[in-house]
Amino acid sequence: MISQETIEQMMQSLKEMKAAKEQEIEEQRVKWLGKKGEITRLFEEFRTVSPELKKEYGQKLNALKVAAQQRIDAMREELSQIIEATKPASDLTMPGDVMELGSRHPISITREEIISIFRKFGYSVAEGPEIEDDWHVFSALNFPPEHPARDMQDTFFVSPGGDNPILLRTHTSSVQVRTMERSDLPIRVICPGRVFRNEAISARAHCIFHQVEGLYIDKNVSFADLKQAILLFAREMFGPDTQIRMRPSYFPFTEPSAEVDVSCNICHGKGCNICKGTGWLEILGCGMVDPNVLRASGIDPEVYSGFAFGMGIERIAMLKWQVKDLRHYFENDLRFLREFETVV
Ligand code: 2NL
Repeated sequence: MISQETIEQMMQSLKEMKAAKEQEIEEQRVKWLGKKGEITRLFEEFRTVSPELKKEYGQKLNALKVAAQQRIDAMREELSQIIEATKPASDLTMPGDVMELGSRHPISITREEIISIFRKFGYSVAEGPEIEDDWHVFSALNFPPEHPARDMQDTFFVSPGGDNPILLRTHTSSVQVRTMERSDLPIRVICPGRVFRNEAISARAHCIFHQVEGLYIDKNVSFADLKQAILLFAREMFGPDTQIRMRPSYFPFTEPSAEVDVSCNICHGKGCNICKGTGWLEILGCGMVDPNVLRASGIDPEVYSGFAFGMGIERIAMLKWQVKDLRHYFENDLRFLREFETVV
Protein backbone atom coordinates (compact mmCIF):
# COMPACT_ATOMS: atom_id res chain seq x y z
CA MET A 1 0.00 0.00 0.00
CA ILE A 2 1.27 3.51 -0.86
CA SER A 3 2.61 5.27 2.21
CA GLN A 4 5.21 7.75 3.37
CA GLU A 5 7.25 4.87 4.62
CA THR A 6 7.24 2.78 1.44
CA ILE A 7 8.30 5.81 -0.60
CA GLU A 8 11.16 6.55 1.82
CA GLN A 9 12.26 2.92 1.85
CA MET A 10 12.26 2.86 -1.91
CA MET A 11 14.28 6.08 -2.01
CA GLN A 12 16.78 4.46 0.32
CA SER A 13 17.13 1.27 -1.71
CA LEU A 14 17.49 3.34 -4.91
CA LYS A 15 20.50 5.04 -3.30
CA GLU A 16 22.05 1.71 -2.37
CA MET A 17 21.40 0.15 -5.75
CA LYS A 18 24.51 -1.31 -7.44
CA ALA A 19 25.20 -2.93 -10.77
CA ALA A 20 28.35 -4.35 -12.29
CA LYS A 21 27.03 -4.94 -15.80
CA GLU A 22 24.86 -3.21 -18.31
CA GLN A 23 22.41 -6.10 -18.06
CA GLU A 24 22.00 -5.59 -14.30
CA ILE A 25 21.28 -1.91 -14.81
CA GLU A 26 18.60 -2.79 -17.32
CA GLU A 27 17.11 -5.29 -14.83
CA GLN A 28 16.96 -2.55 -12.21
CA ARG A 29 15.33 -0.16 -14.66
CA VAL A 30 12.64 -2.77 -15.42
CA LYS A 31 12.22 -3.51 -11.70
CA TRP A 32 11.56 0.15 -10.84
CA LEU A 33 10.31 1.90 -13.92
CA GLY A 34 9.19 -0.85 -16.28
CA LYS A 35 5.52 -1.39 -17.16
CA LYS A 36 5.13 -3.66 -14.14
CA GLY A 37 7.80 -1.91 -12.11
CA GLU A 38 7.38 -0.88 -8.49
CA ILE A 39 7.17 2.84 -9.12
CA THR A 40 4.74 2.31 -12.00
CA ARG A 41 2.62 0.24 -9.63
CA LEU A 42 2.63 3.04 -7.05
CA PHE A 43 1.39 5.46 -9.74
CA GLU A 44 -1.52 3.07 -10.36
CA GLU A 45 -2.32 2.94 -6.65
CA PHE A 46 -2.07 6.72 -6.51
CA ARG A 47 -5.42 6.92 -8.32
CA THR A 48 -7.08 5.51 -5.18
CA VAL A 49 -5.43 7.98 -2.79
CA SER A 50 -7.88 10.33 -1.10
CA PRO A 51 -8.05 13.82 -2.65
CA GLU A 52 -6.58 15.62 0.40
CA LEU A 53 -3.41 13.47 0.22
CA LYS A 54 -3.07 13.58 -3.57
CA LYS A 55 -0.92 16.69 -3.69
CA GLU A 56 1.62 15.47 -1.14
CA TYR A 57 1.88 11.95 -2.55
CA GLY A 58 1.91 13.19 -6.12
CA GLN A 59 4.99 15.31 -5.44
CA LYS A 60 6.69 12.49 -3.54
CA LEU A 61 5.97 9.95 -6.26
CA ASN A 62 7.24 12.25 -8.98
CA ALA A 63 10.41 12.88 -6.95
CA LEU A 64 10.82 9.13 -6.57
CA LYS A 65 10.43 8.54 -10.29
CA VAL A 66 12.96 11.29 -11.13
CA ALA A 67 15.37 9.90 -8.52
CA ALA A 68 15.10 6.40 -9.99
CA GLN A 69 15.78 7.64 -13.53
CA GLN A 70 18.73 9.71 -12.30
CA ARG A 71 20.18 6.80 -10.35
CA ILE A 72 19.95 4.54 -13.40
CA ASP A 73 21.55 7.17 -15.61
CA ALA A 74 24.31 7.64 -13.02
CA MET A 75 24.95 3.89 -12.87
CA ARG A 76 25.24 3.78 -16.67
CA GLU A 77 27.70 6.69 -16.59
CA GLU A 78 29.79 5.07 -13.82
CA LEU A 79 29.87 1.79 -15.69
CA SER A 80 30.99 3.36 -18.97
CA GLN A 81 33.71 5.26 -17.09
CA ILE A 82 34.94 2.04 -15.56
CA ILE A 83 34.93 0.33 -18.96
CA GLU A 84 36.77 3.29 -20.53
CA ALA A 85 39.37 3.37 -17.73
CA THR A 86 40.07 -0.35 -17.73
CA LYS A 87 40.12 -1.10 -21.46
CA PRO A 88 43.55 -1.55 -23.09
CA ALA A 89 45.11 1.59 -24.65
CA SER A 90 44.44 0.30 -28.15
CA ASP A 91 43.43 -2.95 -29.72
CA LEU A 92 46.52 -4.05 -31.58
CA THR A 93 44.60 -6.78 -33.35
CA MET A 94 42.46 -4.24 -35.25
CA PRO A 95 43.30 -3.77 -38.94
CA GLY A 96 45.13 -0.47 -39.67
CA ASP A 97 43.41 2.65 -41.00
CA VAL A 98 43.43 2.88 -44.78
CA MET A 99 45.60 5.81 -45.88
CA GLU A 100 44.09 7.40 -48.96
CA LEU A 101 46.97 8.44 -51.18
CA GLY A 102 46.57 11.44 -53.42
CA SER A 103 48.17 11.68 -56.82
CA ARG A 104 50.41 14.25 -58.44
CA HIS A 105 48.81 17.25 -60.04
CA PRO A 106 49.26 17.46 -63.84
CA ILE A 107 51.00 20.84 -63.44
CA SER A 108 53.53 19.26 -61.05
CA ILE A 109 54.05 16.26 -63.32
CA THR A 110 54.72 18.55 -66.30
CA ARG A 111 56.97 20.90 -64.32
CA GLU A 112 59.09 18.00 -63.05
CA GLU A 113 59.38 16.59 -66.56
CA ILE A 114 60.56 19.94 -67.98
CA ILE A 115 63.02 20.36 -65.09
CA SER A 116 64.47 16.86 -65.48
CA ILE A 117 65.08 17.43 -69.21
CA PHE A 118 67.01 20.66 -68.57
CA ARG A 119 68.92 19.10 -65.69
CA LYS A 120 70.26 16.58 -68.20
CA PHE A 121 71.48 19.56 -70.28
CA GLY A 122 73.40 20.85 -67.24
CA TYR A 123 70.95 23.54 -66.06
CA SER A 124 70.42 24.12 -62.37
CA VAL A 125 67.10 25.17 -60.83
CA ALA A 126 66.53 28.53 -59.14
CA GLU A 127 63.53 29.90 -57.29
CA GLY A 128 62.70 33.37 -56.05
CA PRO A 129 60.00 35.50 -54.42
CA GLU A 130 56.45 35.72 -55.82
CA ILE A 131 56.12 39.21 -54.32
CA GLU A 132 58.69 41.25 -56.19
CA ASP A 133 59.71 44.81 -56.92
CA ASP A 134 59.34 46.71 -60.18
CA TRP A 135 63.10 46.57 -60.81
CA HIS A 136 63.35 42.77 -61.00
CA VAL A 137 60.09 42.28 -62.93
CA PHE A 138 60.20 45.22 -65.36
CA SER A 139 63.04 47.76 -65.29
CA ALA A 140 65.95 45.31 -65.29
CA LEU A 141 64.24 43.48 -68.17
CA ASN A 142 64.22 46.52 -70.46
CA PHE A 143 60.51 47.30 -70.14
CA PRO A 144 60.07 51.00 -71.07
CA PRO A 145 58.51 53.17 -68.33
CA GLU A 146 55.14 53.37 -70.10
CA HIS A 147 54.91 49.70 -71.08
CA PRO A 148 51.28 48.42 -70.74
CA ALA A 149 52.37 45.44 -68.57
CA ARG A 150 53.21 47.99 -65.85
CA ASP A 151 49.56 49.05 -65.81
CA MET A 152 47.16 48.23 -62.94
CA GLN A 153 45.01 46.48 -65.54
CA ASP A 154 47.71 43.87 -66.20
CA THR A 155 49.66 43.58 -62.95
CA PHE A 156 48.61 43.07 -59.33
CA PHE A 157 50.27 45.74 -57.20
CA VAL A 158 50.94 45.10 -53.51
CA SER A 159 52.10 48.65 -52.83
CA PRO A 160 51.86 50.88 -55.90
CA GLY A 161 53.58 54.23 -56.26
CA GLY A 162 57.13 55.35 -55.59
CA ASP A 163 60.25 54.56 -57.62
CA ASN A 164 60.13 50.81 -57.15
CA PRO A 165 56.58 49.59 -56.45
CA ILE A 166 55.99 46.13 -54.94
CA LEU A 167 53.92 43.75 -57.08
CA LEU A 168 53.16 40.09 -57.81
CA ARG A 169 55.61 38.85 -60.43
CA THR A 170 54.08 38.51 -63.90
CA HIS A 171 56.83 36.15 -65.11
CA THR A 172 59.67 34.22 -63.49
CA SER A 173 62.29 36.29 -65.36
CA SER A 174 62.72 38.18 -62.08
CA VAL A 175 64.39 35.06 -60.66
CA GLN A 176 66.81 35.05 -63.59
CA VAL A 177 67.59 38.73 -63.00
CA ARG A 178 68.41 37.89 -59.37
CA THR A 179 70.58 35.00 -60.59
CA MET A 180 72.49 37.31 -62.96
CA GLU A 181 73.00 39.92 -60.23
CA ARG A 182 74.37 37.36 -57.82
CA SER A 183 76.13 34.63 -59.78
CA ASP A 184 79.44 34.05 -61.41
CA LEU A 185 79.43 33.37 -65.14
CA PRO A 186 78.65 31.26 -67.06
CA ILE A 187 75.00 30.85 -66.03
CA ARG A 188 72.77 27.96 -67.00
CA VAL A 189 69.58 28.07 -64.98
CA ILE A 190 65.88 27.27 -65.17
CA CYS A 191 63.28 28.98 -63.03
CA PRO A 192 59.95 27.28 -62.46
CA GLY A 193 57.26 29.11 -60.53
CA ARG A 194 53.85 30.65 -60.07
CA VAL A 195 53.09 33.95 -61.77
CA PHE A 196 50.20 36.41 -61.56
CA ARG A 197 48.44 38.57 -64.12
CA ASN A 198 45.36 40.69 -63.74
CA GLU A 199 43.22 38.83 -66.28
CA ALA A 200 39.61 37.72 -66.49
CA ILE A 201 39.41 33.95 -65.91
CA SER A 202 38.36 31.90 -68.96
CA ALA A 203 39.05 28.55 -70.64
CA ARG A 204 42.35 29.94 -71.94
CA ALA A 205 43.44 32.48 -69.33
CA HIS A 206 43.81 32.54 -65.57
CA CYS A 207 45.13 35.17 -63.20
CA ILE A 208 47.45 32.61 -61.58
CA PHE A 209 49.52 30.27 -63.72
CA HIS A 210 52.89 28.54 -63.89
CA GLN A 211 55.98 29.11 -65.97
CA VAL A 212 59.36 27.65 -66.57
CA GLU A 213 61.93 30.08 -67.88
CA GLY A 214 65.50 29.30 -68.84
CA LEU A 215 68.65 31.39 -69.18
CA TYR A 216 72.05 30.55 -70.61
CA ILE A 217 74.88 33.11 -70.53
CA ASP A 218 78.45 32.50 -71.57
CA LYS A 219 81.02 33.77 -74.07
CA ASN A 220 80.01 33.16 -77.71
CA VAL A 221 76.47 31.91 -77.09
CA SER A 222 74.64 32.15 -80.42
CA PHE A 223 71.14 31.85 -81.83
CA ALA A 224 72.20 28.44 -83.22
CA ASP A 225 72.82 27.29 -79.61
CA LEU A 226 69.33 28.48 -78.68
CA LYS A 227 67.76 26.66 -81.61
CA GLN A 228 69.57 23.42 -80.79
CA ALA A 229 68.68 23.59 -77.06
CA ILE A 230 65.00 24.09 -77.91
CA LEU A 231 65.03 21.30 -80.51
CA LEU A 232 66.57 18.84 -78.04
CA PHE A 233 64.08 19.88 -75.38
CA ALA A 234 61.13 19.47 -77.78
CA ARG A 235 62.26 15.98 -78.79
CA GLU A 236 62.68 14.89 -75.15
CA MET A 237 59.29 16.32 -74.23
CA PHE A 238 57.14 15.45 -77.25
CA GLY A 239 58.97 12.48 -78.82
CA PRO A 240 62.05 11.91 -81.01
CA ASP A 241 60.28 12.67 -84.33
CA THR A 242 59.23 16.15 -83.22
CA GLN A 243 60.09 19.03 -85.58
CA ILE A 244 60.30 22.66 -84.50
CA ARG A 245 59.80 25.92 -86.36
CA MET A 246 60.63 29.42 -85.23
CA ARG A 247 58.61 32.53 -86.04
CA PRO A 248 60.00 36.05 -85.47
CA SER A 249 58.43 37.73 -82.45
CA TYR A 250 59.00 40.54 -79.99
CA PHE A 251 59.76 40.64 -76.24
CA PRO A 252 61.26 43.66 -74.46
CA PHE A 253 64.00 41.47 -72.92
CA THR A 254 65.27 39.59 -75.99
CA GLU A 255 66.55 40.65 -79.43
CA PRO A 256 66.04 38.92 -81.77
CA SER A 257 63.01 37.08 -80.38
CA ALA A 258 61.08 34.07 -81.65
CA GLU A 259 58.06 31.98 -80.94
CA VAL A 260 58.54 28.24 -81.24
CA ASP A 261 56.05 25.72 -82.58
CA VAL A 262 56.36 21.94 -82.46
CA SER A 263 54.90 19.61 -85.06
CA CYS A 264 51.51 18.34 -83.90
CA ASN A 265 52.02 14.88 -82.44
CA ILE A 266 48.29 14.14 -82.60
CA CYS A 267 47.81 14.34 -86.39
CA HIS A 268 51.49 14.40 -87.47
CA GLY A 269 50.98 17.43 -89.65
CA LYS A 270 47.73 16.33 -91.31
CA GLY A 271 45.73 18.91 -89.39
CA CYS A 272 43.39 18.25 -86.46
CA ASN A 273 41.30 20.27 -84.01
CA ILE A 274 44.16 20.39 -81.46
CA CYS A 275 46.50 22.22 -83.90
CA LYS A 276 43.48 23.90 -85.57
CA GLY A 277 44.39 22.32 -88.88
CA THR A 278 47.85 23.91 -89.05
CA GLY A 279 49.97 20.89 -88.08
CA TRP A 280 51.86 23.09 -85.55
CA LEU A 281 51.48 23.86 -81.83
CA GLU A 282 53.00 26.89 -80.12
CA ILE A 283 55.00 25.88 -77.03
CA LEU A 284 57.29 28.73 -75.99
CA GLY A 285 58.87 32.12 -76.60
CA CYS A 286 62.60 32.77 -76.67
CA GLY A 287 65.42 34.98 -77.92
CA MET A 288 68.90 36.33 -77.42
CA VAL A 289 69.13 38.29 -74.17
CA ASP A 290 68.98 42.02 -74.95
CA PRO A 291 72.32 43.78 -74.21
CA ASN A 292 70.39 46.26 -72.03
CA VAL A 293 69.24 43.35 -69.84
CA LEU A 294 72.78 42.02 -69.41
CA ARG A 295 74.06 45.53 -68.60
CA ALA A 296 71.31 46.17 -66.04
CA SER A 297 72.51 43.14 -64.06
CA GLY A 298 76.20 44.06 -64.31
CA ILE A 299 77.18 41.73 -67.17
CA ASP A 300 79.29 43.17 -70.03
CA PRO A 301 77.44 42.49 -73.33
CA GLU A 302 80.73 43.04 -75.22
CA VAL A 303 82.14 39.93 -73.56
CA TYR A 304 79.09 37.77 -72.86
CA SER A 305 75.95 36.83 -74.72
CA GLY A 306 73.08 34.54 -73.87
CA PHE A 307 69.71 33.17 -74.75
CA ALA A 308 66.53 32.85 -72.73
CA PHE A 309 63.18 31.20 -73.15
CA GLY A 310 59.90 30.94 -71.32
CA MET A 311 56.93 28.60 -71.43
CA GLY A 312 53.59 28.25 -69.69
CA ILE A 313 53.28 24.93 -67.86
CA GLU A 314 49.47 24.90 -68.17
CA ARG A 315 49.80 25.19 -71.93
CA ILE A 316 52.37 22.38 -72.22
CA ALA A 317 50.20 20.15 -70.00
CA MET A 318 47.13 20.99 -72.14
CA LEU A 319 48.99 19.82 -75.23
CA LYS A 320 50.27 16.72 -73.49
CA TRP A 321 46.86 15.54 -72.23
CA GLN A 322 44.49 17.51 -74.45
CA VAL A 323 42.99 19.40 -71.52
CA LYS A 324 40.41 21.71 -73.09
CA ASP A 325 39.82 24.15 -70.25
CA LEU A 326 42.51 25.75 -68.10
CA ARG A 327 40.12 26.12 -65.17
CA HIS A 328 40.27 22.35 -64.56
CA TYR A 329 43.80 22.83 -63.19
CA PHE A 330 42.60 25.02 -60.34
CA GLU A 331 39.29 23.47 -59.33
CA ASN A 332 40.61 20.30 -57.65
CA ASP A 333 37.70 18.24 -58.93
CA LEU A 334 38.68 14.67 -58.01
CA ARG A 335 37.23 13.33 -61.27
CA PHE A 336 39.82 15.45 -63.11
CA LEU A 337 42.74 14.82 -60.72
CA ARG A 338 42.21 11.04 -60.79
CA GLU A 339 42.81 11.05 -64.56
CA PHE A 340 46.49 11.59 -63.71
CA GLU A 341 46.80 8.89 -61.03
CA THR A 342 49.86 6.78 -61.60
CA VAL A 343 50.61 3.36 -60.12
CA VAL A 344 53.58 3.78 -57.83
C1 2NL B 1 56.81 33.28 -73.15
C2 2NL B 1 58.08 33.96 -73.45
C3 2NL B 1 60.24 34.42 -72.63
C4 2NL B 1 62.30 35.11 -71.64
C5 2NL B 1 61.00 34.63 -71.49
C6 2NL B 1 64.11 36.13 -70.32
C7 2NL B 1 64.64 36.27 -69.08
C8 2NL B 1 65.76 37.07 -68.94
C9 2NL B 1 66.30 37.70 -69.98
C10 2NL B 1 65.72 37.54 -71.20
CL1 2NL B 1 66.41 37.29 -67.41
N1 2NL B 1 64.63 36.76 -71.35
N2 2NL B 1 63.01 35.34 -70.48
C11 2NL B 1 62.80 35.37 -72.90
C12 2NL B 1 62.01 35.14 -74.00
C13 2NL B 1 60.71 34.67 -73.88
O1 2NL B 1 58.97 33.94 -72.40
O2 2NL B 1 55.99 33.16 -73.98
N3 2NL B 1 56.63 32.82 -71.92
C14 2NL B 1 55.48 32.13 -71.51
